[in-house]
Amino acid sequence: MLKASTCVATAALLFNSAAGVVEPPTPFGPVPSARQLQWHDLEFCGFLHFSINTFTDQEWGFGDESEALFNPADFDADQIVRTAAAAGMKALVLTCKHHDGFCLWPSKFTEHSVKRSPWKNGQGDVVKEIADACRRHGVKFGIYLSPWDRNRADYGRPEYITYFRNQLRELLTNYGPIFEVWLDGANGGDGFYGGAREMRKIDRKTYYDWPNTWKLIRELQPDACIWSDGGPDVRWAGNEIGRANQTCWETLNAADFAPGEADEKRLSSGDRPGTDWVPPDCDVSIRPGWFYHAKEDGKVKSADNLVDIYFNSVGRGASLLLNVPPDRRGKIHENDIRALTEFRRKLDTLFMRNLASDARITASNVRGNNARFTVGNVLDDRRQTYWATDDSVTNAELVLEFKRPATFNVVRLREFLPLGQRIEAFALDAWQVDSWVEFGKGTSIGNCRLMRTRSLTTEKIRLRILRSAACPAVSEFGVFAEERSDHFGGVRN
Ligand code: FUL
Ligand code: CA
Repeated sequence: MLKASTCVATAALLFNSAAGVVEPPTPFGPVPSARQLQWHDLEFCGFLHFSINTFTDQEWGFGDESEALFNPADFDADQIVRTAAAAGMKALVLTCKHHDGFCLWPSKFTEHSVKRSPWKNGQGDVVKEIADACRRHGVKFGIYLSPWDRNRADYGRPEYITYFRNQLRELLTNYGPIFEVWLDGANGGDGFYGGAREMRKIDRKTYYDWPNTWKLIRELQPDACIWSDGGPDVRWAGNEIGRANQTCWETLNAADFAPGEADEKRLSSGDRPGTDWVPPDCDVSIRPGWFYHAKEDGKVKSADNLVDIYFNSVGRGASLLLNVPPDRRGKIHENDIRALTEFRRKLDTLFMRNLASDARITASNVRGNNARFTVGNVLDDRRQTYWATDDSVTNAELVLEFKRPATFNVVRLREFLPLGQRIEAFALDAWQVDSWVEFGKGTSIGNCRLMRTRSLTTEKIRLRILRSAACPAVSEFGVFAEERSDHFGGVRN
């Protein structure tokens, strides 16, 4: 005999199907974990390269630099984090230890750190100050801990792995929630190595025993995303110019990669359909170098250049990790602030008004004709709601009709990520006089796809989904106008 609770459940099921409850689509391929979904929401984050190199004017310290050199004149974590937050960065990753091995926190496991520097009489802790300032300004905090250490005598031997994990443990237990652990793949070879001053080669695949280090990170900070060339959570986009490929999948055959083992072209596009969800992160510096050099004060990227980088990274389904290196005072330089402020103003102006928000919207198909999957879901500014079609429909159209002709040059699309990356080809048309004229064509969408065109004025826009591995699930559709579109030969408006 059925238990009472089962009877109720069965009755409810029958009732639901009678009332036409429509099931959501089945996920396609690998899907993001909860921590990856949180990471996708950030989109724009900052990188802080600050260390002994700031004071020696180098990019890669050899490992023999005196701790006495680290002495910022006016270190101001609030100024740094406030600048990042004002620029729209949702998180910051700090180089707690770069390849030279100098530690920005008073590690118990080495003397090569701030505790031997004159800064704050050896009582300072840059990691703590930045982590605390991040909390004050509502910015998430992440750590960069270089696996390559040119200072350590034991680098290359098994003891060093214990040292590296001890340091990770310190950073992952003493500084609050960590959103990302950045594991650089660079392993250059020569170094100080406790005075040996020699070349050391390691086997990148086996030396670090990454699976056990990742396990430690999961234990200590389960919400942290692990970044390395090939994941496991976030991958490198394969270059340092802030650019993902136009076709850029959030997925990868991760088993083919290891930190330091990068097939740059593949990382920039991902693998389709891919065995794992490992989205790309585009790291790039606002200056030519990663560390601050006074001689580069005149070479800060312009706001327009930064906007282009944003389109080439965030606009292709990746995230943007923009490096802003604190100077020798321990502050973000005025020239960088100027560029960031103008960059933010341009993006805010662009995304302030979604011209589609009060348009009439129709679709060629709505899943089960059910309100839960209605096409209006793409205009509610919420990633959690989406428009989906019936399982059998992988070609679909969506049409927006504006109340009055709209002038635009940017379209933003987002897929509903918990169901995987589904769409493989799409096109966009604008109604011109008496017919549809295609103004954009693309492949991958994923977290966000920005299509930039010359300035167009139209009453109607159409999205055509040309190919989808499973019925499409689109969470957002936006239409925007850039303040100036002279990149495309248009006019200033
Ligand atoms: C590279 C490093 O070698 C650079 O110095 C910098 O830290 C960059 C973000 O990653 O692999
Ligand atoms: Ca939505």
